[in-house]
Amino acid sequence: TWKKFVPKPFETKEEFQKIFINHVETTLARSLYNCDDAAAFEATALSARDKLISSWNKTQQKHSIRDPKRVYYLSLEFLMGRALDNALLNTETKGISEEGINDFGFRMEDVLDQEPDAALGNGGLGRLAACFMDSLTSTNQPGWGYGLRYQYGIFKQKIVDGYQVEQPDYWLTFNNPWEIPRKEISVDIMFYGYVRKYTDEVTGKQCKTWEGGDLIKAVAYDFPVPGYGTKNTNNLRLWSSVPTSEFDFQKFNDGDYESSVSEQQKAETITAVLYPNDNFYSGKELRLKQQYFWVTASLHDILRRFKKSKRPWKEFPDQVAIQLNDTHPTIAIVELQRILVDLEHLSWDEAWDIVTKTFGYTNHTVLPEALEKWPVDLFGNLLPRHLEIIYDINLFFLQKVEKLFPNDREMLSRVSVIEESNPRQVRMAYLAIIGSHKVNGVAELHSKLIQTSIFKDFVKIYGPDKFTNVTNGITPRRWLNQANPLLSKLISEKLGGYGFLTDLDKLTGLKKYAHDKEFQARWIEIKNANKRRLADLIKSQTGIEVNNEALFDIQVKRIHEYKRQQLNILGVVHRYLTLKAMSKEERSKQVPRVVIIGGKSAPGYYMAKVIIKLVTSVGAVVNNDEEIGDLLKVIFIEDYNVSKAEIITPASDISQHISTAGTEASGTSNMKFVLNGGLILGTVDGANVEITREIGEDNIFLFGHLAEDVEDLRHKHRYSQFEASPNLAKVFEVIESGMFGHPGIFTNLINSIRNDGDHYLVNDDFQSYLDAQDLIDKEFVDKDGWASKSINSVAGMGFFSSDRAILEYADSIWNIEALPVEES
Ligand code: 26M
Repeated sequence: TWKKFVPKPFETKEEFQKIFINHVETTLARSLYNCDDAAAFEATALSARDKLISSWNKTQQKHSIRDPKRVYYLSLEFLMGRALDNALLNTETKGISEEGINDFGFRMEDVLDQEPDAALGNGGLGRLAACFMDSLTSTNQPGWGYGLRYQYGIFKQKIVDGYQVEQPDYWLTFNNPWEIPRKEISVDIMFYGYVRKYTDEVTGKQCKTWEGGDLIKAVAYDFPVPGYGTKNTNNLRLWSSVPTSEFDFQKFNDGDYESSVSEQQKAETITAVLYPNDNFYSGKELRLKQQYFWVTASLHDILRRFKKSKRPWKEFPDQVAIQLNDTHPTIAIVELQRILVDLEHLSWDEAWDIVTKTFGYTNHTVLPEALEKWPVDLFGNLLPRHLEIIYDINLFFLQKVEKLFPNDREMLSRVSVIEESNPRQVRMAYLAIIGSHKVNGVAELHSKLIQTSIFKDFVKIYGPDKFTNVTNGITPRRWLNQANPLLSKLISEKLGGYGFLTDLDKLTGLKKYAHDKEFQARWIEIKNANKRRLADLIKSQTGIEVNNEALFDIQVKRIHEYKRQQLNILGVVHRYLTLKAMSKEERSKQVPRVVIIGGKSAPGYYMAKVIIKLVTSVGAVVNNDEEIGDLLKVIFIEDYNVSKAEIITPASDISQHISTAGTEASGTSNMKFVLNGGLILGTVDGANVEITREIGEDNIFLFGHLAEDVEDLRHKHRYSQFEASPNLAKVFEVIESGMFGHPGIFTNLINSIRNDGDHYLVNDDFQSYLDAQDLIDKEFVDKDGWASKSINSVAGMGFFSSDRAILEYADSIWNIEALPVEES
């Protein structure tokens, strides 16, 4: 009966067509005869939007009246991808709207293809935030997302001459039907300025105030977030920077009108562009401006909403939970303390109690190069009062540590928020821990690692209860139903409906079909259809035809040395050499492979760019070797993004998640691939560990050293001669012989392994990797056996729904409850 509560933008095909035509003729001021795919997209999106907004309104109204505790998810990245297909599927209106536009001569596929990705994120962290928004709504949680409305999303990647070239992603060229500008909701935000001391006339207390800085205005844009099978629609509020309305009258009067205007225009640069680094910190002032701008606008909004309730301040943490997606929003801790002390005149301790009860901090990485640290001078110049408050937070914290660990000066310097380096730096992760009531990692292994390595002193100080784990998840709506409609339909037939999309544990019901021959055949046919869909994409992008019978072996994710795409491609070279050395007879018995690699390198990440060049160079040789033919193809997919992931993910036989053990916090594409019936080749790292536990170790190909061995191996490398694994030595030899172009291009990459300590243990894991690949070749021949592994794996994936993750956060960190909006 829940079905009758599902909001529908339109109930029938005819109703849809009426709304659609109305939008074409009035909103777009066109006629149906002058309506191309782009206009059809816009009109379809606007039709879906109309009713979404009415359920959005109802949800917000209900929240206003009932005033439940809400969670605010602060993320500098929301990698949403496209919205139309998701909106139609979530409101179960894809069928009728498709029929509706077919009548007008459009194909749904082409119409959906018109939408640019909302690519306001780099990779895992940003896509996690997007999945969490979907799950917050689908589980009826009162929760909002807050972020920035970048005008340029993650750059578009072109491959030119085998190298990555970046192009700007201006995604707002055409009207964006999903955003609702709220020009009336704006916040003035200050930068620079100075701190003034004064005595409060009433209380006689010494107070401080921050003033005299530059003002910039934040304007809100709202993005409705539909849920699946619910009338709830949540809100994602993204801020955009605009000049403040006050003119710089001094300059204006001096006749310097133009420079006054150009000063104002600089305001707009704050939200112009997403920083394209993934797992790498760079201390640019503009980045800190973005952080403060976003955090302050969001807090202002949250406080305004709280103040409407007229509750006393001490009830703030009963009404508000704020989750920090990594350290990027950490200044929110300082800003809230500043507001409560400087502006609301609470005592320091009262304020600090409220602050620490409000915030939770999620860590997403242990890589030292990714940890945020701001030079004290840069920080104090931009945010002078905040730096003072940080000093005070640190002072009181260190006094507490001193009491717990008397005379341990080493401890004090290790945990101080201020790193006494040259220049001195603010350690944002430590500030985030001190200002939060819970700190979580994103997979069991990762959460254990942060507690025993980078944050171990803090576990001693606060005790273990402050630290916890919430394993990541993915939304089955986008990553199963939308990306793989065929598989979703087959599963629904066996499980009696689509209930698994909101209760993913139901997938266990597939176990009993794992050895059912007829079911296996349909399962395999769907995988083949999805492989053909990817083959079409490859053909259209690269001109290369790949063999559908081949094993599709896929690694798509940001390019990073720790993710070890270099291990993958060096393994491919080994495979090529092995095939070349075979007799024709022997070769004919080999399993053909299509190796597919995709991902963006940060624009300034030299080694990652060399890795891309090696992949494309190996492809150029292997793909044109007639002797090898279909036995091996090496494809680099240009401009990997969310929309392409939706086509790529369902098409893997094997996908690779092969980070050096202990370096990948969780990984989430591993979950997407397995949920779509692909098997995994992986290291014992991140969520691979839990995936193994859930699906069974017979269904995953694990290799390589364990996290606990890594430190010792790195230590050994420093003091002993490099000994190449024999197969790797041969691979280096042919690269250096010029087989894949001028060897000088690859010298630094090879040296990083051979002469520079092999930090990512490529050599140590090489043979183990090749052995795992051999095993895969052997097992792939047994089609039924492979299918039953695949079915059993999918059956075990219930745990990795982002609904489960959100419910864990709601229960154990946010203390919030679902509030469904029923039919009124
Ligand atoms: C920092 C400073 C300046 C500019 C950019 C950054 C920055 C941006 C993104 C740093 C890290 C960023 O993302 C880290 C990330 O994506 N981590 C991934 O998070 C996923 C979700 O939890 C995990 O699954 C991945 O394992 C983890 O690498």
